[in-house]
Amino acid sequence: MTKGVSVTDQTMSGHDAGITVLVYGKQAEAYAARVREARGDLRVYAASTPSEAEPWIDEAEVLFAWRFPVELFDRARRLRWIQSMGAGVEDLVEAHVPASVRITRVVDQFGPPIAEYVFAELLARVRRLDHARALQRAHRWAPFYPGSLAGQTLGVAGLGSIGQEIVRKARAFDMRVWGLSRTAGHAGEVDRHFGPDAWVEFASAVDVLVLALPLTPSTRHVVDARVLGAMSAESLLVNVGRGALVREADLIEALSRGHPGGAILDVFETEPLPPESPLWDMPGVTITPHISGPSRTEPVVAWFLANLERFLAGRALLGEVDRARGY
Ligand code: OXD
Repeated sequence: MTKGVSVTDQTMSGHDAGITVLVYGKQAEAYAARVREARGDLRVYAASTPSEAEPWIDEAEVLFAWRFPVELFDRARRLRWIQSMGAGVEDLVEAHVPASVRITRVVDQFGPPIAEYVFAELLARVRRLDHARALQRAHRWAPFYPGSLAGQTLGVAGLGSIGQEIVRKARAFDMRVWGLSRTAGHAGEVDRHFGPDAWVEFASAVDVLVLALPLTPSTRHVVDARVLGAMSAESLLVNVGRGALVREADLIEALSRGHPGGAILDVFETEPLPPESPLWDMPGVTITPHISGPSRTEPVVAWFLANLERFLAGRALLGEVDRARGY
């Protein structure tokens, strides 16, 4: 058997429910072990690389995966359902997956950690924590006036479960909260709402612009030179959505002109961010390696198992992706 690939004992003894699940991702074995513990009746394979996945893809009916090698979909003849281990599904929506295959994503789990990331970074900036630590290291007692988030305008682009949690936490810091989204569904939760045709007006008036949007054909590169150029020299761009929401070349240019004044970036057009990217060394830019909202084994497996029950019972699935909408 290929390294990293295993089958339940029950399956090997011929006692299975006929459903074959392929678990794919860096932590596939840990996820698969939890699925097997809960559902000994399934045939569960785990793979962490394309070559480990290859022997099982013909057989898989259900795929529980993160960043699956899309070129293998051509061979996935029995596939009926893909459960993504994360929130973003742009790779699956863009891949050649037959329309009969259902795609689901995890929702409602990433808002709290991503909102914590946003406010950890914002508070560190306004309270000048780097400066305070530098003074301590130098044994210098030099009081200074920190800034405050209170009274600043936070603009949240994307008012899904992640954006809504950022809005909720912003209120605790007495910020004014504006939002931009495709539909007016959550307009009531923000002090002022903008539609997707009002990016420039929105970006020009906020102190902090947070991107919490899914990547779809209509959001790819939506933050371009025009939008960035409208941002003030004091403003900050925070991207916790997807790198390609922003035209990165335009961002580099805009930052070097000082509009916006800085950026907190957790996601990039190319990940890992290449060592030669100018972004690493630009003043006012904070780079983190896509860590704001990690998928955690227990809650993600619980989501999958709840959806599996629904799938087997022919019921509606949680987090079902509308392919035309893109998420
Ligand atoms: C996700 C992510 O989409 O981790 O879940 O970026």
